[in-house]
Amino acid sequence: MNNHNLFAALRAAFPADLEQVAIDTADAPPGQIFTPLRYTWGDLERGTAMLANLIDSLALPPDSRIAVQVDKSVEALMLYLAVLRAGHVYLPLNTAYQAGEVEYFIGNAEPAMVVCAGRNFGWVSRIAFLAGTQQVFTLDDDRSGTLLDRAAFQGTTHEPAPRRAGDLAAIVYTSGTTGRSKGAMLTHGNLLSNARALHDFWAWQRGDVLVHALPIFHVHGLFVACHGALLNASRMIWFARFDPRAVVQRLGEATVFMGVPTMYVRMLAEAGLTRQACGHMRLFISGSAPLLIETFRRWQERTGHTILERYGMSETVMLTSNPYRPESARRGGTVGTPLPGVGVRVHDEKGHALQAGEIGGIEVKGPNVFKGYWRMPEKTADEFTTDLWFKTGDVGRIEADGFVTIVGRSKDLIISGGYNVYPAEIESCINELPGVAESAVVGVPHPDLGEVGVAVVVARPGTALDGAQLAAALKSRIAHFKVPKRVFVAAELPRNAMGKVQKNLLREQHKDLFA
Ligand code: MCA
Ligand code: AMP
Repeated sequence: MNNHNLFAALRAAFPADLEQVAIDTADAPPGQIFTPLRYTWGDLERGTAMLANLIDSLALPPDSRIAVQVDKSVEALMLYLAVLRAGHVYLPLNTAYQAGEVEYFIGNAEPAMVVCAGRNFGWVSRIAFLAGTQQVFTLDDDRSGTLLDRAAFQGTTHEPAPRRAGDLAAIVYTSGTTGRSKGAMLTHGNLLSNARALHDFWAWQRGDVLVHALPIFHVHGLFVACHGALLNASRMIWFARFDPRAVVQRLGEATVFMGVPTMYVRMLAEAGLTRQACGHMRLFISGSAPLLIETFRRWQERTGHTILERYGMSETVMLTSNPYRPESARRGGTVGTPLPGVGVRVHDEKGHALQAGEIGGIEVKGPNVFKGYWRMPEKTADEFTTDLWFKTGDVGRIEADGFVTIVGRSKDLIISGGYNVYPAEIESCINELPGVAESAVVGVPHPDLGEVGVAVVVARPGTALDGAQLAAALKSRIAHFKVPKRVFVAAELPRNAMGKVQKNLLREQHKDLFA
């Protein structure tokens, strides 16, 4: 039987000379002096083997979830690869998530092993042990922590665990428009088929060097960027944090950059971003949020490069992409055409197919589409059509020549700097605060983050509320990027005749707040 373990495919792509540099670190952990580190392919091979051997030594049940909430480091990437190698299921968690959020993910996924930052060990281990997790390790971004202490004693060779294409490789939590987050189950086959499709479509080539400045707890930075470089045996210039000036300075030795639109906006504010600085670059890719046509054009003028915009989801990895060649065929404001093997169609609310150019719900199919939501068969069934196309919740149109344009979302979702914020989750959190009767959260345009959340809150009779205090209270409960950038207190929420809150009126009212 062929081993469909994704790690085996990535490992097979390593260069023959394992002493070549695989990853260069480009910044220091906060408060520490910057000492650039170079990791060879041999280091990745041995490091992932040692970590996989450690995981094997724990004798976890098959298909164990391994939840990881750690700062970005090369060792954290090795841990991801080691989980694949050992045949278990990787569960990445945003470092911004706070105790209440982590408690939900751990309770829902029941991981056999949890890895957290040393500073969080107290509260994370309490949550994990209460949920029945036996193994809790720490990993910090300065190469310390109990995980590496234990792995240091392990052997440096390891045979990747046999996996079938349909076996789970990762669970990525994505919030829902109602209720709590859902764990999207991605298989080895989902991830590998997508990585291979992107490798060909974006014409990854010998000598490519990727500037990696995205977080590695979401699909964009972990799968699209890392798999791309690894599958091409390409060196990565590794930024633990996105610093626009530092990134621009390193473009001279790179060929590929992937970022969310906010990163492009911030790099445009750097005087060092010139044609010369980008002279060696081959490809700038944007995704996770809509790229404004203004950013697309300004980038073209400043650098001479046309950003390639693509579209994807946690549940599907990448779906569409603008063409690689010719560069002039990349159309700003569109997300390009379906990737090879991916089906994209647009249907109306009754499920009827729409004609080219007509606007409706975007539905997708392909080897990249996830297996379903973890332990939520009903939610999974709701999100698929009867002929098994996945309903993305994005609204758009497909032109006669196959180009897809996203014009909106049927899901109530705010995308802020590439992070998803679900108003329903924030509203229920606000409604639990003392003195709050009800609330509504809407997205409004923001020059840096694209879109940000704004809350309108109604107080209980006889209670006085203060917007800034409410925002401060939210900061102790939820990830800070989810906290509305402004909180207004109002006498009432606008409602239609059916009693439904008219969020469009609130959006209109606050649309120029950050103009
Ligand atoms: C940081 N803050 C934010 C955001 N980022 N607020 C709203 N939206 C954000 N995106 C807040 C912090 O909570 C903090 O608030 C303050 O801003 C400064 O934080 P800092 O860490 O300094 O922010 P930053 O380093 O400037 O981060 C901005 C960023 C980051 C680099 C643009 O947001 C980022 O890396 N975004 C990429 C997200 C991503 O990878 N998405 C891919 C998802 P306070 O001071 O109150 O604490 S995968 C996906 O979407 C699909 C599959 C796809 O198609 O790719
Ligand atoms: P996530 O839940 O983080 O996987 O976010 C997926 C969502 O991000 C998609 O359903 C889209 O709404 C949005 N998205 C990703 N890429 C793009 C893009 N290029 N343009 C517009 N929206 C995008």
